[in-house]
Parts: sequence; structure tokens; C-alpha cells
Amino acid sequence: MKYSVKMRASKNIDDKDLHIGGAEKIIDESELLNVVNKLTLRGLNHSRGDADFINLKINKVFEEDIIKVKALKTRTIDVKDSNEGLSVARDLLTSMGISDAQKVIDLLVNTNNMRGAIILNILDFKRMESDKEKGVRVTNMDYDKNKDVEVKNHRREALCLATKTLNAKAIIGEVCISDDPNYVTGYVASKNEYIRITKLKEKGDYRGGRIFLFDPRLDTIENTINYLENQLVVVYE
Ligand code: WAQ
Ligand code: MG
Repeated sequence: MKYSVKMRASKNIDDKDLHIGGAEKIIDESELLNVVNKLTLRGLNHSRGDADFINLKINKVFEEDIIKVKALKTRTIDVKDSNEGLSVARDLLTSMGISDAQKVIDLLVNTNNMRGAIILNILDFKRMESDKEKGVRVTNMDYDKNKDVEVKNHRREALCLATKTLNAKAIIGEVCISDDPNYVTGYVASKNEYIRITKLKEKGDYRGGRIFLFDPRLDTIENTINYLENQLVVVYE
């Protein structure tokens, strides 16, 4: 029997809920208590601060409901600072057919303290999430093996999320900046590859976010959000 485990941690600052971090796992029953322990520790000792609130959700899952998806190919572009990184990201989005890529970059760098992602319609640049404060959280995904539970492996967890997300019919791209003040490497992903950019922000900056690029000609927003939130996906390398 397998279980999906979701962890989300937050902190109370001036009566406001500050997002700290989260994690998604799909694991065997025998690992359950161990994983719950480690994810709780991750929430308690996070680089964005120690959590006041940790939400853990455990669901039994059926193997026949899990789809397997191959991890996106990866490459890395080295840049000297975040300005160069953001302009590389903008050019990549343009090459993916986004008409006003600068708009996407401006929205991304002004995003802060969301626990999910923005979904942007690429035809009219309107946001498609019903809750614009939270955004849409991709859950129910993990690797088939070599799962990192103890400490966050930014690159691997982001590749897993991007692989699931870009496998949605109508998501044609993604751009991401970590909200971890020590982690400045971000990425742009397309249907074909996951492109790491070594600096999309400067060290010490707590801001971060994600934007999914949605093409309404390829699927409905309801199907897309349902897939992102609920479809069980195991990524293999
Ligand atoms: N679903 C949707 N959006 C999410 C999720 C999720 N499961 N988790 C985080 N986000 C959003 C949320 O707004 C966060 O503030 C933002 O993305 C950044 O999340 O190859 O660490 O977990 O080395 O801080 C990139 C790795 C790491 C690049 C990205 O993102 C590389 C990272 P974080
Ligand atoms: Mg983070």
C-alpha cells in the first residue's frame, strides 16, 4: 500500500500567515512514520524561519491511479547576476512563443509569499487561479526512487514539479524563482526541457514565485487545475 504525504509550513507575523515551505511525497506504508518525522523537521527548521503551523496530510493511494512520467531533460545557463539571468529567462520565454515575455518576468519578480503558482493565460495575460493569494499548488507527485526527504534538494524537487506540470496538456511553460533566501538558481521549463539559470535573484532575498503558462486552446482550466492538484504522478529518470 502507498500513501501520499503533503507538508506545508507557515509562520505567523503580525497576524499574517507567512509561507515557509512545503513538500510532496508518494511512499510505501513502511516508510510512512519515518517520512512524517522528517518532513515535520523540515518545516520546523527552514531557511525562511521556524514554522508556527505545520499542516500534514496523509492519503492512501492506489497504484493503478499513478501515472509515470519521464523527467524533463536538463541544462544549465551560467549568468553573472540576476539582471542577466532575468533577461535570459525573458528570451527563453520569447523563443517559446510568448508574445510579451517581459510582462511575465515583471509579474514573477513582483510575486511574493504565495504557497502555490500563478497560472497565466498566454493569449490575454489574465490570471486564471480562483484564489490569487494562494495560487494553485501542485501536489501528489514524487520520484520513483532516490527520494530526498531529510533536507530539501531544490533542484530535484523542482524538476519533479516541473515534469508533472509540463505534462499537463495546456501548460506550455513555467518560470520559477525560489523563495529560499540562500537559493538563487531558478529555471524556465518548456515541454522539452528544464533550463536552469544560475542567478534569478540576489542572495538574501526572500521573494520567490512560480508562473505556469496556460494555452486555453489546448485544454480547459478546470481540467488543468484538477490534473495539477490531484493526478498522482511518479517521475523516473
Ligand atoms: N505548487 C505550486 N507552486 C509552488 C509549489 C507547489 N507545490 N511549491 C512552491 N510553489 C511556489 C510558491 O509560490 C513558492 O514561493 C515558489 O513557488 C518557490 O517555491 O534546478 O526552491 O519551493 O537548481 O522555494 C529551483 C531549483 C528551486 C533550480 C525552486 O522553489 C535548480 C524552489 P520553492
Ligand atoms: Mg522555498
